[in-house]
Amino acid sequence: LLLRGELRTALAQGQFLLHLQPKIFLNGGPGGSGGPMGFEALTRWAHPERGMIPPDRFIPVIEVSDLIHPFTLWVVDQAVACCARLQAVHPGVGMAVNVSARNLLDGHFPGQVGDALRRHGLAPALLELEVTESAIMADPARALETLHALSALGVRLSIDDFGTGYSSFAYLNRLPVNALKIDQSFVAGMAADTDMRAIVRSIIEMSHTLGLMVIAEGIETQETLDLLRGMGCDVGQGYFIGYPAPESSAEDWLRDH
Ligand code: G
Ligand code: G
Ligand code: NA
Repeated sequence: LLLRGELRTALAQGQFLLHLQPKIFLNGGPGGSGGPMGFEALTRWAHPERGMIPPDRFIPVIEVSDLIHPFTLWVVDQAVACCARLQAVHPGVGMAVNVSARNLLDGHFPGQVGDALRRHGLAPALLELEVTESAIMADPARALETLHALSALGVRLSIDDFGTGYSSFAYLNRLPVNALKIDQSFVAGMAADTDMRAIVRSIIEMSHTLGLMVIAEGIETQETLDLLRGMGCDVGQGYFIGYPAPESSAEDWLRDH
């Protein structure tokens, strides 16, 4: 049982840490195909007694409390600082952070993201914020306002877990987003299931028609990577490319790519 008080202490005492999972360009990109695009920051809780706790155990608890505000600001601050450091290893490398539904209802959030970018001297376009369709649908009018304010900063926005929600392409077209992340369940099923493959192909085609970049997550095999590359998918992420790992490993990965 996770107590809210314990999470508050964890934040105050610095018990959270970020692991970074790499993303590569599958088609084109500044350094050509295969080059690093950036990382997704995934939070872990290094609990003093219980060891490393994965995010699906504590994020849902944080999300229903007011802690979500200072928590996400901490993640953004750490991720932006880290991305600024990584520029020395690979100029232009980006960083993505997961944002929760309640962050999109907070009018202060865009200004605070802007402060973090200025504090660490990071170009806004190198920060990507991942939001789910359901986070937007919780209160579409207010979420849209926040997304527009974030977009005006120059931050990149992507729709996470795309395909699992209810949003139509017609609706997506009205959002100020730059990219779609195709949900892992579609990507995992691609190699064996021709229907799944057809779904992924049409998501990629429709996204490109709307001028959106497509990121495939959950790539676990060379075969899946090759299929996605052949379909024109822009960016790939998954265990086949790299596991989430600490910043020092991310630096090593960048030097090797
Ligand atoms: O790292 P892992 O694949 O176990 O992450 C599980 C889930 O937790 C993913 O859906 C991921 O988006 C989410 N998650 C990880 N870190 C964060 C975070 O800092 N903030 C939010 N809101 N979600 C996160
Ligand atoms: O979209 P979301 O933020 O939920 O996705 C991140 C989650 O997916 C994290 O828990 C991460 O560890 C996990 N993940 C990343 N790559 C892969 C993969 O190739 N296969 C599987 N099964 N999970 C992955
Ligand atoms: Na994500």
